[in-house]
Amino acid sequence: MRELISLHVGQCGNQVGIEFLKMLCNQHNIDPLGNAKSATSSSNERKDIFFREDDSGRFVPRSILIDTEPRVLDRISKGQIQGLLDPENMVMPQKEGSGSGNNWMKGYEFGEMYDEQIVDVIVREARHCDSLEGFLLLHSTAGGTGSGVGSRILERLSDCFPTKVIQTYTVFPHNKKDAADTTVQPYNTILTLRKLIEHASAVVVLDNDALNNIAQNTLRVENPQMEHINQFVSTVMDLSTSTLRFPGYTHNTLEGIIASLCPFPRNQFLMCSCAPLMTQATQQQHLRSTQVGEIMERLLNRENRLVSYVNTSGSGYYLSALDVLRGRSEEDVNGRQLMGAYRRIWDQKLITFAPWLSSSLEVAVTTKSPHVVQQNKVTGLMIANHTGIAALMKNFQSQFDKMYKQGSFLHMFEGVKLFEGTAKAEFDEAREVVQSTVDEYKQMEKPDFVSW
Ligand SMILES: Nc1nc2c(ncn2[C@@H]2O[C@H](COP(=O)(O)OP(=O)(O)O)[C@@H](O)[C@H]2O)c(=O)[nH]1
Ligand SMILES: [Mg+2]
Repeated sequence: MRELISLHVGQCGNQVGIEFLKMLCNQHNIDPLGNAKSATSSSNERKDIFFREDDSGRFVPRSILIDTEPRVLDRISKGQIQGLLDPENMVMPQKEGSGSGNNWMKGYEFGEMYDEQIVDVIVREARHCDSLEGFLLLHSTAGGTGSGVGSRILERLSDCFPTKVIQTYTVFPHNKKDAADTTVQPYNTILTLRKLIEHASAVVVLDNDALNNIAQNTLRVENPQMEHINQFVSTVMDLSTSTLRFPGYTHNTLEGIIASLCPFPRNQFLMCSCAPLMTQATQQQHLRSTQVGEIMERLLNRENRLVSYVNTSGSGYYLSALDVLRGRSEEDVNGRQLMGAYRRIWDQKLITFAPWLSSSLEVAVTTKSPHVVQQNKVTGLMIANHTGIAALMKNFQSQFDKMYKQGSFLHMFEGVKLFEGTAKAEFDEAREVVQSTVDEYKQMEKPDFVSW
C-alpha cells in the first residue's frame, strides 16, 4: 500500500499543511467532512496513501498536527476542514501560553517533555497502515516549534522507524536583515539544519524570499500574503506526491524517488522549480502557452526556482534532477515532444551534471486528477539536487557566526533547562555538522571528487 503519514509542526507547518490537505481533498474528490463526493474514482487513483477510511466510510487524513501553543490549531479546529481531521491527531498539550518563543531549544525541550504523547499518536497512526512507506514533515526553521519540536521528532522517527523514509518540506526564512522573520533565526536554522542532515532522507527546501519574489515580481501580487505563498508550497507538495497518488509505471514509490534524487545520505537538500507559476488566490498565471518543451526549459530558469540562493551557472553541478510533468490530457505530454525538449536542453547546455556521476534529467509523466480542471496544457515541477545549495547553508552560517561571536541572545538559549550547561556545545556541534556538509558539496564540485 505504501502509505505516508504527514506531520505538521508549528505555525508554518500547520498553515502549509492545511493547504496541502485542501489540495488532496480537491484532487481526490473528498468533501470537508471526509465523504467521497461521488462513487466513481479513476482506476489508478490512490486515496489511501494519505487517507484511511473510518468505520463510517469517511476518509480521514493520515496527518498529525502538532503545536506548542493553541492559536493556529484553534483556528484550524474551527475552520473549513475541521470535520475532516481526527481530533486525536491534534497534539497541543498546552492550552495557553506563547509556545516555544521562537527558541529552538525551548521547542526541543517541549518535544522531549511530550515525547511519549507525540510518539504514541504517530505509532497509533502507523498501525492504521498496511505497509507504511514513511513520513512527511512540514515545518519552518526560523521559529521555535517547527524547528525544535520538528528536530526532536526527526530523531524519534529515525529511532522508532529506522527503515522508513522521512521527507521534509522545510521553509527557510526571509533573509534580508531588515526583513528577518525572527531575530534568532540564524541560531534556530543552524540547529535545525544539523538534525535535517543527520535524520532526513530528503529535504525539500522552500525559501520565503524566493516565494515572495515570485508572487511580487512574476505574478505581480501587490502585497503577497502567506495565503499566496502557501499555494506555491501546496503546488510543490501536489506534484511531488502526484506520481504516488496517481501512479504509473515509474516513480511510484517515495523511496524510489528519493533513492535516485539523493545518491549521498548527507547531501539530500533539494530545490524545486515550478512552471507555469500561478496562484489560485489571484487567478494569476505567468504563461499563456504551456507546451512540454516550454515548460521543461522554464523549469531550468532561475525565475522559476523556489530557492533564491542557488546559482546554477557558477561552478556547481547537478547531482540529480527529476521533472514531474502533468498534462491536461494524455496527448499533451508525448514521447516526441519529450525528445525534442531533451535535445534543446542538451544542445543549449542548460543543465550540467557532475562529470564523475552518471546521472541525467529524469522525467516522470503523471496523470491529472479526474476531479479537477487543469487550465493549462502542461504543469511541471523540477526537483533537483545541486551542489550550489551549499550557498543556503553558508548564508545562515555566516549570520550565525556574527551573532555567536558577539554572544548575542545566547542567554535565551542557555536559560532553557534541558540545555543548562550544554547550550554552547549544542551550537558548536551543529555548526560543525553543517560545515562538513558544506565541505562535501564543495568537494563534489571538483572533477576528481571520486578520488577524494
Ligand atoms: N511559507 C510560509 N511561511 C510561514 C508561514 N507561517 C510562518 N512562516 C514562516 O515561519 C517562520 C516562523 O516560524 P513559525 O512556523 O511561525 O514558528 P513556530 O510556530 O515556532 O514553528 C518565519 O520564517 C515565517 O516567515 C506560512 O504560513 N507559510
Ligand atoms: Mg508558533
